[in-house]
Amino acid sequence: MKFLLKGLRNGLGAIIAFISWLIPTSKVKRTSTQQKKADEQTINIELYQFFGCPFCVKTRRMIRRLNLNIVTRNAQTIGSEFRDEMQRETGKVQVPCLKIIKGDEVQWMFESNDISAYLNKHFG
Ligand SMILES: N[C@@H](CCC(=O)N[C@@H](CS)C(=O)NCC(=O)O)C(=O)O
Repeated sequence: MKFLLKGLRNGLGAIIAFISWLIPTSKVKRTSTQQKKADEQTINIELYQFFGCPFCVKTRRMIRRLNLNIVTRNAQTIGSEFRDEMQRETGKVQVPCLKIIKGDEVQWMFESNDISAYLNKHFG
């Protein structure tokens, strides 16, 4: 039963991700200098996510709209490097989660609304 529900959730998630991919987004436009600056800032940001999670789809759309080059990390597979890292460093697995590296410090930001607000504030 648990296996069936998981399959259903993943299937539904894949459909949501596909529909989101089909719907165009109007991207923020930047000059090449501005884009270079944004790229330099986002080099220290990574999105830990599941492909079919609706909150992750929403966050990826926001990243696409803001025209940001943010690396995504698959935290779905049990026993995978990024899932294990998140569990070890934050004590839980919850996606989407933004990993923000500031020098020696690492900030883990949960909640899609908080992530959207943060990205909008810095790159909107
Ligand atoms: N309120 C959270 C909800 C996030 C959430 O429920 N994420 C689910 C995936 S859709 C999750 O991390 N589940 C943990 C797991 O399945 O291991 C948000 O908006 O980001």
